[in-house]
Amino acid sequence: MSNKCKSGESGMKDDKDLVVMITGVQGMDGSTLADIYLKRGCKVVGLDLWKATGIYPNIKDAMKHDNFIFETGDISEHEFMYRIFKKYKPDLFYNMGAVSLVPESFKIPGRVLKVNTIAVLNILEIIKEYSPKTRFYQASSSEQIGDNKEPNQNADSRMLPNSPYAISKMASFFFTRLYRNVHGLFCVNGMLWNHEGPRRGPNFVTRKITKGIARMVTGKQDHLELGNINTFRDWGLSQDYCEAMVLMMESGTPDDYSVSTGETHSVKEFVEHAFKCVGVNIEWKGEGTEEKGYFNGMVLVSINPKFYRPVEVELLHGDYSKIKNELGWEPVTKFAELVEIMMENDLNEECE
Ligand code: F7E
Repeated sequence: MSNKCKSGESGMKDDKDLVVMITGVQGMDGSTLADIYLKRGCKVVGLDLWKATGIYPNIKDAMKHDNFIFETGDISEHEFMYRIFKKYKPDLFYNMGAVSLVPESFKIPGRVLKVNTIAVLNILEIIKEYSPKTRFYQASSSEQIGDNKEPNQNADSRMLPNSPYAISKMASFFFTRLYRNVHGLFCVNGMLWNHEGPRRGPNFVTRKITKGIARMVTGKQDHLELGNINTFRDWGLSQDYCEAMVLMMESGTPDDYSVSTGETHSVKEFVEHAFKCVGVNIEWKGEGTEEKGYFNGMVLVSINPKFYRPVEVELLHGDYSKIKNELGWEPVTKFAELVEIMMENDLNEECE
């Protein structure tokens, strides 16, 4: 166990007095963090750009809770964030709000920089000037690794970002580190490799695959159309990774940590395993855009170049040894079980 996390040394208030602010609260990780803290009896203030409608499920339980407050607003508006800080005086601030779709970031790079970087800088300035005891968590990303194809990547690896998203996240990573080192604030970077789960949005590849297969099983869709299936990702479970974030924020000393499973698998392997969960063994034929996945002579997977990106991150493979050694965190759920959890959830949802 950690030398940074001994009980009584974390300097945290009791749970019932703790105010936790979470941006991007309707997303997969933001909503999971809200549930974790509400369960502990903390007050949770969730921020998002838009208000959930009845069909958006991630915060449906949180919304019913007396300790949950939902505020809408744009985190990149300085006045809004200043007012929010003054009103709630958060003890913990989790910055999960971002433009998070990598291909989208090529279309709106200015907006990406505003939301993913300038907003972070503004929040850090507000904390420095008006709320220096607030602990700040920045959702950093393995995308920052970009073109660096060496395995066992971590927060100290050379960053070669190759998308507006990755560049914006890298700048925020270094601002967060700077405000910790220069201004003495409690700021942590959780650099997270891809993490997924039943709350994942359907535009990300894992959920697109599991939801698509569940729809095929229930006769609502006839095949999957994907982009580059020969890229490799280190996929973990969102719930495990949110627990890592909480450990980072509640340890005695702020630092930067990499969170991953230490395994890497291709998108193609994800497709194969997801189909196996419903008793289908995919057979691949062809190459590049002509590659197809067959079962009993039927095409179940095809490639559509419209899902290709201007540039790809080919290999992500994380090293989580620092957080394991210092905070005692390890991933519970690895690749095969992750796919199975997502498939089971989507089959249940589509059969409802
Ligand atoms: O793509 C390939 C795609 O969109 C994974 C975000 O949370 O993790 C995520 O970023 C891979 C890529 O995630 C499709 O080209 C093939 O190689 O699920 P993704 P991502 O871009 O890795 C990082 C850590 C973040 O921080 C991000 O915010 O899958 N791929 N066919 C496809 N991807 C999508 N989306 N759709 C396809 O049809």
